[in-house]
Amino acid sequence: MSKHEKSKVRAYLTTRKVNPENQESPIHFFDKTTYPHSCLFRRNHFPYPDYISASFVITGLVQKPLRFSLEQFQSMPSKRVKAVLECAGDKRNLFVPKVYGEQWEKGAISQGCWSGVPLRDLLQYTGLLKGAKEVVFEAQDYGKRKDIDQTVPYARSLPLQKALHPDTLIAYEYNEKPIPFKNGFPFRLIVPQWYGMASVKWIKQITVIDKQFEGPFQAIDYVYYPNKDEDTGKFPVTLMNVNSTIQQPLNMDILNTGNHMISGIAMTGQGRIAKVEISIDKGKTWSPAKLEHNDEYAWVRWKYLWEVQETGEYIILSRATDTAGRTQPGTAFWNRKGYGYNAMDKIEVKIE
Ligand SMILES: Nc1nc2c(c(=O)[nH]1)N[C@H]1C(S)=C(S)[C@@H](COP(=O)(O)O)O[C@H]1N2
Ligand SMILES: [Mo]
Repeated sequence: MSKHEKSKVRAYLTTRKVNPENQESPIHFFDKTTYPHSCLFRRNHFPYPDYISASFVITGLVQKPLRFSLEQFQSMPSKRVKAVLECAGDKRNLFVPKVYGEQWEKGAISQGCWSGVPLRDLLQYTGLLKGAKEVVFEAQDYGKRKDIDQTVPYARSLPLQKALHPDTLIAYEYNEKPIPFKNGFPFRLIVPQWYGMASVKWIKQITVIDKQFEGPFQAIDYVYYPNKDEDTGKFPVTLMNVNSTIQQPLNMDILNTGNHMISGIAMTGQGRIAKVEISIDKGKTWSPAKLEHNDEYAWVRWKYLWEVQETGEYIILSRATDTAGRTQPGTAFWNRKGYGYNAMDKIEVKIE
């Protein structure tokens, strides 16, 4: 292979479904902190919208309803956040017992820099009326939900407090370029620290309301149901759990004796990552991994040098702890729809 040809070797997405399109990112092959456009995971509930409006309106309990266009946005003060976007269903295929739903492995996650105008600034232009409680984001994609026998758009709300957080953005750029169509062009919400379902793509309308939003992507989906056959004890999916993923080596790799760099990422929806520990003896002993950058909202890259002399089969575990004091459990919290899987990550390797 010539040098030129070699430079073209690329990582690809892994297809879970074609329509609506659901694809995983090549999570094991990134040592950078931002993904190129082509490698962002894609998670859709409906076919892509066939007509995209280049503006959206803010209405409801506001003093002055306003429409915003891309042109206006470009002349407004913007902010950039580097944030991890993780689907609440990431790693769903690891739940025991198994749960229904897209069988995501470890790649329903990506990271990059989103630029946009804080929603708070826009709500300052429109003003808020008394009684404002939640902000609803309605998207341009829609379809039929069989469970409620209704055609609905993708829509979700945020409590006012999170909507007014200075880092909750109406983004219009990803890595300094217009947002790729499949990831929400021209406008998408970015809600750092929350699982991906909150970051509504293709925003069409923003409505301030005085009660709890009850759309199906909020009242039925993205709810933790701890029991298989009844809804008791349910609660909404919001903040990301503390989590980590071993990127290298790969699960079931065959390696030589000697030195191996075990590397990966860790993230949390609360505070920052405080430490990542590695075990190569099935969890009996743990050693700290070395952390790289540790920006709020972004994942932390970590590394651990493993010196292995003895041949045999090994189980490697990674376990992250955040500054809020949360640590990855040995077994994830089972819930019927399979959200928030965050058991310590585990791979097996053989040393020959
Ligand atoms: N309009 C719209 N926004 C959406 C969705 C969707 O189906 N439609 N899926 C949500 C979910 S569940 C996730 S995990 C993220 C995925 O974003 P991505 O496709 O850009 O990776 O978008 C969220 N926003
Ligand atoms: Mo998701």
